Amino acid sequence: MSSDKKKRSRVQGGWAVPSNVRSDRNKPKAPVGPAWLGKNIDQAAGSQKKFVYEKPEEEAKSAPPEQVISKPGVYDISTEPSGVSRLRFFPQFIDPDEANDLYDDLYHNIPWRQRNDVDKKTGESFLQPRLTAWYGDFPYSYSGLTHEPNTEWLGSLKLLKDRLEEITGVKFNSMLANMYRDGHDSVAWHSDDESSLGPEPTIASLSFGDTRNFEFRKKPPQSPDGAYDYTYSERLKIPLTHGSLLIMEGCSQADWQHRVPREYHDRDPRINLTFRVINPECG
Ligand SMILES: O=C(O)CCC(=O)C(=O)O
Repeated sequence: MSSDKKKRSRVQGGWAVPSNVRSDRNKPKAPVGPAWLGKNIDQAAGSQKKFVYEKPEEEAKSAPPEQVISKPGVYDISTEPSGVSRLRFFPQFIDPDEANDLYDDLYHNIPWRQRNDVDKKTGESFLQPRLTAWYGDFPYSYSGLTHEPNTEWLGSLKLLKDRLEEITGVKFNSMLANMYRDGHDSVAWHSDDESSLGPEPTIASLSFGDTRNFEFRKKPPQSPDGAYDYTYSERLKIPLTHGSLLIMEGCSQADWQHRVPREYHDRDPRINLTFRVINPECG
């Protein structure tokens, strides 16, 4: 680069015209931008017709904004002829030190395994994107998978079950444990509505480890061809933190679906325990 060019660039912040080049300032200017700019291209030349906005007869449909629950409380998330869907949320049900000890115990002593789900439509079997374990006197079946009875409750799990029974008044007889090893692990949209859980199951869900979002979407009416379109469904999200307790009651399985989506950021492991009541005669 010549020293003259360098100097002009430094002083003027860009490539200035060299001092020996004649200025074009007085030449007629070429139009800036595309040729149609500023012209009314929708109308025939000479037309005086003005554009008039007409309100569409039907309101444009849009999905309601997603709600976030992060504070402790009792939330009636819907009331339908079928009944009320109720959530109770306790973000710090277990204090952080105790939650750390429980996390270590559960991480090392639950017999975690990666199992297979079966796709209902294709019959194809695929590895679940998480690890699971089942505790209870009875088997539990969902998504083409059966957990065999397992009565070897860890001491810490028995104590947690007692505490949950005390606050809910429900006598839980089983527990499904999920381990999300990192942000790639997930559970897809589903409801815990197997007949063995009865019509309005109370499910108590404890979380340990990294926070993951627990999402709900309202079940839409079934269309005549039997399909469900969730495009405009109500949605809500609960960040399930270390030591939190979420209780799902009433119609929250019949009228809503839930999931833990895959994350696109790094996540540390998370353990979730869902205490349930299995009625073997309903299964
Ligand atoms: O990990 C969670 O918080 C939810 C697990 C779940 O949806 C289930 O076990 O049915």
